[in-house]
Amino acid sequence: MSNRLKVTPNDLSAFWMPFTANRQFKQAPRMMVSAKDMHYTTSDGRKVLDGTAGLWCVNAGHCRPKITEAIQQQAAELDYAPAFQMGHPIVFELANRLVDLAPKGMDHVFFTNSGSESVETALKMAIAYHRAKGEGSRTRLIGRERGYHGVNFGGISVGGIVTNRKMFGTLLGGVDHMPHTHLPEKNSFTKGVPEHGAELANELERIVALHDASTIAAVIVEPVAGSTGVILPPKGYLERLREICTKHGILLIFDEVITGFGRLGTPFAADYFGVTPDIMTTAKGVSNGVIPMGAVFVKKEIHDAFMIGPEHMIEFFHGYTYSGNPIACAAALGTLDTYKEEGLLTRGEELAPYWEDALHSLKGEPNVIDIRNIGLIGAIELAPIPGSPTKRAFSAFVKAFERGALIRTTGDIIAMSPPLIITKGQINELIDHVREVLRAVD
Ligand code: PXG
Repeated sequence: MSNRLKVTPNDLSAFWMPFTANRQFKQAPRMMVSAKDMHYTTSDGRKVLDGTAGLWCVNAGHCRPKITEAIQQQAAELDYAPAFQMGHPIVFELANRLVDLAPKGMDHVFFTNSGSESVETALKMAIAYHRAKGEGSRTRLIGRERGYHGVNFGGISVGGIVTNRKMFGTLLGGVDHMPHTHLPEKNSFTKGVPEHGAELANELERIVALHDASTIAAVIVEPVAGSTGVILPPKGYLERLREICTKHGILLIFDEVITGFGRLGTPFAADYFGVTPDIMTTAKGVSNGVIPMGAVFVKKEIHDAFMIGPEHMIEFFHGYTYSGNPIACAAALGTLDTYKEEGLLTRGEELAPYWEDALHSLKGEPNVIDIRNIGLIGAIELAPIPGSPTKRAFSAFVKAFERGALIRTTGDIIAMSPPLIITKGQINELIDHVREVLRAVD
């Protein structure tokens, strides 16, 4: 460990931290200084079991040698090459490897640097696709309540989280939302995909009837909503959305930023549910969270619709300085190699029943009002303290960290999504930490 890492900085004021209670954090900082496989080490030398794969991204675990070496070599060989009108070999290699992994028919990939950028890219592609096909009136975008699609303007417009929207003006026009599918009165304590609620997909028909299909470009949903506390699609719901979109010529976008790269025990949620979208947004697990990277997958028909006009002309006026950055590509290739060698993209399937039983053993612990799970995702919903929503879950988060486990909370929901290398013993350890914490918090 370098000396720099051993020292806890004594002035924390300059860094305005993202999605953080800055004042609270800076009074009692929680600092990680190193990580290996399933554990972080804190600045006070404690080991913390990673129950969240960082922020749902470190799917192969921490500081994996293949990824580290790939980055080191690439940084010494080709650090950067212009992303526009120029190429470098490994970005093409990576695109081919990703397309081979993607659901059948998703033949092209566009690189970004984050989930938020993947979402903006997908929304712009959808609108531009219809225009390229002579249907320029299709500009409307449909999202869903409690959806999270990152933090840029398109993403918060189609997203459905009030705190992420209300401070930021009028957002994009021409956006509508379907209802979310969280039905605790019918589905609480369901193991896996819930029975009730597929009919909520028919709300899309109502929105189409209101605006007319000729004005709608795309529908975007997370197959499993992560950020708002793990909301699962009811049985048959995604199939129904697919049917309605196909019927009306509306593009279906799956935001797979969390579900992509093995989280459900299949490479993508599209594989898990057997429903193929037209566009799929990813980030996080594509590069194990190590170097920022996002990837948007598209069907051939969508890509090909842009390949018109004179050949010297740019076909899609969109892209980022760091689209397909060589070092990010190397990290992603190292990540894909690690996933392949260790069977990680399907390991969740094997572990899911064990994970499910362990999670649901928390039923009956103080204040637990629901438990939800799918693949290697789990959520425990707590009754809020009257008059102080979010406080109980946040105390649980802090106490878990002090005990040696990293969990996430959103509202009064604890969410967990461990690296896909977790062992059964570590699942027990994680759940035991949560059990003790639930017994200890007010
Ligand atoms: N779409 C989805 C579905 C996401 O979950 C984004 C887009 C945005 O990705 P970027 O890379 O721009 O952050 C996300 C991000 C949490 C949590 O604890 C979830 C995310 C990010 C940070 C925390 O639930 N999801």
